[in-house]
Amino acid sequence: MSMADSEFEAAQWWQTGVIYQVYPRSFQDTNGDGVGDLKGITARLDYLKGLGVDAVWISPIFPSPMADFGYDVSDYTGVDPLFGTMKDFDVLLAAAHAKGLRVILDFVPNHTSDQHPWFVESRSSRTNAKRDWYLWHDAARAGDNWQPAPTRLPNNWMSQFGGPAWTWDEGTQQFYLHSFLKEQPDLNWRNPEVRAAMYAAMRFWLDKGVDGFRMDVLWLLIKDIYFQSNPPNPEYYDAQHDVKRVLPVFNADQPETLEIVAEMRALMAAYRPTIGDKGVGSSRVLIGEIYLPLDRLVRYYGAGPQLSGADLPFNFALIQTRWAADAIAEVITKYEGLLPAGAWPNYVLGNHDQPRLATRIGKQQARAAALLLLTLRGTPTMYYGDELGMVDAVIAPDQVRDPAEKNEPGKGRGRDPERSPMVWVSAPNAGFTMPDAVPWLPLEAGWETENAAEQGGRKESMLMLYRKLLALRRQHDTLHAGGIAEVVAEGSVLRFRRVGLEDGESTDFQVVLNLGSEVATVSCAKGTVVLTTLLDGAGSSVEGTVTVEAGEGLLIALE
Ligand code: ISL
Ligand code: CA
Repeated sequence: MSMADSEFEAAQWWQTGVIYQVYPRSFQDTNGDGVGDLKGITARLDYLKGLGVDAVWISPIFPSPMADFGYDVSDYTGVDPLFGTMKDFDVLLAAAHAKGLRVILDFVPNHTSDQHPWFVESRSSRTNAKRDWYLWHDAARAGDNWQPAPTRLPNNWMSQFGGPAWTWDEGTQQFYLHSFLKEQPDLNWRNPEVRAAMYAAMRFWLDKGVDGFRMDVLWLLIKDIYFQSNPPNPEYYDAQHDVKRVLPVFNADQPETLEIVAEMRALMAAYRPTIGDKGVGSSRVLIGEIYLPLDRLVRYYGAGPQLSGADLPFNFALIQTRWAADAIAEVITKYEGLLPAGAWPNYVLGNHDQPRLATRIGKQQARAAALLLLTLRGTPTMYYGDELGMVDAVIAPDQVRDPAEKNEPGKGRGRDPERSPMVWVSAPNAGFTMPDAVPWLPLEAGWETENAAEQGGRKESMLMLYRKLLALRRQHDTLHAGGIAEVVAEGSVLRFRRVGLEDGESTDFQVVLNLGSEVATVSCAKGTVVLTTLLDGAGSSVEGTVTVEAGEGLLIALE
């Protein structure tokens, strides 16, 4: 056994594997109500297995009034009837595990629904035992110009979805804090009872055998104890979202947050793997949704030789960076340089909050993006439909569902376009739901001719590219566990090397990506093309130079 092989044995599934995000409302409907459900996911597990991913992260499935489509939880240990029953979940989990697929749940620790019994109690009186479970605050003191209390906000913190982060409660004459909708009151994570309740809910799902959590807005859990106002953002301009008016100095990324992440990590470390018995290190994965600059982000891995923090603090840099070779080379180099010892990198290319990849960078570049994501060092996270090159759906004004869009109409865009139903077949409703049902969001344009079934039968389709890439990544230790070197931008071309040992032989790969709009020729060491993103030139030898079309990428096995 080679060194790389033995390292591979020790590595966790969430390091060598690939994560696939399912937005459950939009994946597969089985009862004709136009909304995807758990039975639908179970029915599509073979598709995911065939695609070649390792884990499915499912956006929230818990009981919820759906003010923010599940990110407003009213019961952390149940399943919303819209998605099915607890039995349906158990069936899904068992079926996934039987196929060797892991299941990651989306946990929402920062806020509950305003309909959660905890909040109902909390707002019932100032002396209620759960009053302190949320963040209540008196109105600011009246100044010289007397104003009524409900208008005297405690500070200038803004909701991520527009407007102030405070809502006045008539009944108890105080404000409560909500970083998102007023239907999503923020919990008080300084209260030990809150922590205990949330940890109990985590244990409930871990005991059932879920393979990990993606923790929603992990960097927002703790707020300044004095509720100090944020400094104004000098770069704010009117077209921007309200939340950008101030800099998030006092209501985000507070040092105590890292203690909580460490507690979550410790809780999860006690659990054994659900499949296989490679019980080293953390077998249940803790992922953090964290929108922070890279230097702040990497702190969420935690400190010390055992890294006490999140296994994968989501790295959104590829989404936030200009799509250009120099910018991306810089991101990779910077990120790799910032990673603490022992930390495992990860990259995300799309999710339910961001415009679709193929819409952001175009269908042609989306092929290069697939090669980039699946050949970088670290765990890739894919968003459902990106493997088909799905684009943002066009949402007519009367089809808007996203509360973020409704709250701040016209300011930028809502998130409905990237949440449109998965397109499965060239049949009514693309096979997402029954032919006579009405999908909760409209389908993307072009689904009739491009969908999973159609692409599965077409040799050079995007789906075939993803399948091929996922298979190559699985097959080669170097690609899923090796190192990365020589990350270089040369004009519009980004290239890097993956380095490793396979069966005792050094097995290096060269990745060459043309992120520009014109054909380019760059130098390249001697090797054999393993894959081109156009799926046309595998097997040919290269030496000296290679030519890459716009949006094309090459994977070359070096000699
Ligand atoms: O969208 C953002 C960054 O581009 C942020 O404004 C936002 O904080 C982030 O997307 C948080 O998202 C998560 O929490 C929200 C929920 O609406 C999102 O769907 C979820 O991914 C509130 O729970
Ligand atoms: Ca349904």
